[in-house]
Amino acid sequence: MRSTFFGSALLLLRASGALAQATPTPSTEAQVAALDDPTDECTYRYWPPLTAANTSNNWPWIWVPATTIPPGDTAAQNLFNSMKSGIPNIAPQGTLGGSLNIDSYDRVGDPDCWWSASQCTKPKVSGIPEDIATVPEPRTLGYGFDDGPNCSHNAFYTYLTEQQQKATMFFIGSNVLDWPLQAQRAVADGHEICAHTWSHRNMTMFEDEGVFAEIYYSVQAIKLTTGYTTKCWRPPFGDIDDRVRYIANQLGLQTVLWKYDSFDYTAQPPAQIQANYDNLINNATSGTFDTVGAIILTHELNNFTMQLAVDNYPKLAAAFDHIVPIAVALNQTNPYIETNFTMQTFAEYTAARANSSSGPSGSGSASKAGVTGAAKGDSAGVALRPATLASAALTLAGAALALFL
Ligand SMILES: *[C@@H]1O[C@H](CO)[C@@H](O)[C@H](O)[C@H]1NC(C)=O
Ligand SMILES: *[C@@H]1O[C@H](CO)[C@@H](O)[C@H](O)[C@H]1NC(C)=O
Ligand SMILES: *[C@@H]1O[C@H](CO)[C@@H](O)[C@H](O)[C@H]1NC(C)=O
Ligand SMILES: *[C@@H]1O[C@H](CO)[C@@H](O)[C@H](O)[C@H]1NC(C)=O
Ligand SMILES: *[C@@H]1O[C@H](CO)[C@@H](O)[C@H](O)[C@H]1NC(C)=O
Ligand SMILES: *[C@@H]1O[C@H](CO)[C@@H](O)[C@H](O)[C@H]1NC(C)=O
Ligand SMILES: *[C@@H]1O[C@H](CO)[C@@H](O)[C@H](O)[C@H]1NC(C)=O
Ligand SMILES: CC(=O)N[C@H]1CO[C@H](CO)[C@@H](O)[C@@H]1O
Ligand SMILES: [Zn+2]
Repeated sequence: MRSTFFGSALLLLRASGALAQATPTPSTEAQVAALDDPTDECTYRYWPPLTAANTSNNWPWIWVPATTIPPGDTAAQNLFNSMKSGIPNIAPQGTLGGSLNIDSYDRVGDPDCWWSASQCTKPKVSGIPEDIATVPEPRTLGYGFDDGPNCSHNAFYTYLTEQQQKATMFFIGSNVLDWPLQAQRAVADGHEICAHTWSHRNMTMFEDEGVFAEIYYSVQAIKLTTGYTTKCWRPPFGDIDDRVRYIANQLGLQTVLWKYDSFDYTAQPPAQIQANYDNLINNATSGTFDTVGAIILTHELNNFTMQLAVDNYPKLAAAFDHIVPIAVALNQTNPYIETNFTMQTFAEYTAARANSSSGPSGSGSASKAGVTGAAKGDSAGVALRPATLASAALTLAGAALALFL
């Protein structure tokens, strides 16, 4: 179903003969962002820092549940050991590969504040912050997309930029390593990036070390490709309890959930999914959010979910006074540990938009200026010549093997 980093590398290897004619080969964030053919966008690009990271040999396999910390990663081992004793003594709520034990759980007492069972967002264990499931500003939509980066997201991201609209992108670590230049575009466009785990499984099913690894390595994948260490995450399927919350909090991450689910990722008929969007729009129009705003769950998953987002944007923009990334809704001007990327406060963001009826200007501090210099510089080499490309592909295959063993 999904092409993997390794699979893509092999694809590129096989294609390298045919590619010998095609110059220049896009190899930077900006070059890939300029492509408009989805097949072209989804061709794997060699990106040197991934190869450099190979030497550390400290990563889990992509798309495989990260149940343990690789033995060579002493930094991660030490960090995990330092938080181990404080982890709430809650058993996994199911077994990996099986299903969640919701039926046998005490939903009414809800001792673990387990969202999948009770939609609980206020921890029972003290010292952990509440999950964010709504935004405090009235008539405001907290706007975000899960499961990216999708390799062929250019039409969607370009649309958002044309609307001067920023969003919160919840990236899967394995997708980030498959599509590093697409992940970099999110930063270049001024979006906020939060982590969405390594392999996209239900988190409460993992033992403590797996919960740590799934979250930690998705943060590291984002850091390696964009230069930034995120401070927020969203558990896949919303599956979180106080044990998972505690570990995420120890990793410096705020948990972000949602209140309105578009179900755009499900097998629901398209008309039903549109009706889900319409419910939110109608609720907004009829005053449901006059005191507290909403957060919608939507996905950067494929053409269907991205096109649906595009089609519904004008309606959402008409129904809500403001559509903002989560960090903006919360006035979190430093969304990353590194402080040289800033986002606007809610007041700044909304004032700049209100002021920009003269047309898109990329206003705001979280614009192109926020792009990671290191990551961009490293990938800004001249287009690879065909011979180099072939050997780059070979190197990449080697890197994939060593990186993700
Ligand atoms: C996670 O759990 C939900 C139920 O809350 C289920 O619908 C979903 O299929 C599960 N996903 C995985 C990957 O196990
Ligand atoms: C991205 O979207 C395209 C178009 O729908 C789809 O074919 C592809 O599988 C998706 N890729 C990823 C990595 O999600
Ligand atoms: C979805 O696919 C159609 C047909 O290829 C294309 O015209 C459209 O731009 C795509 N939409 C998005 C948001 O990528
Ligand atoms: C954000 O800042 C504005 C003032 O500009 C304030 O009214 C609002 O309460 C703040 N929101 C949060 C969540 O702190
Ligand atoms: C609004 O636009 C004017 C004129 O371009 C500019 O001087 C002012 O700083 C802008 N205000 C905001 C809040 O962006
Ligand atoms: C941001 O800071 C990091 C180090 O903290 C540095 O590596 C990076 O180059 C800086 N990026 C920009 C765009 O200044
Ligand atoms: C990857 O690392 C292994 C050993 O850790 C090394 O043998 C191999 O040459 C490296 N490959 C690249 C492309 O750096
Ligand atoms: C909170 C709220 O008002 N929710 C409403 C949103 O719209 C649906 C469908 O119209 C209603 O059933 C909900 O009550
Ligand atoms: Zn997801």
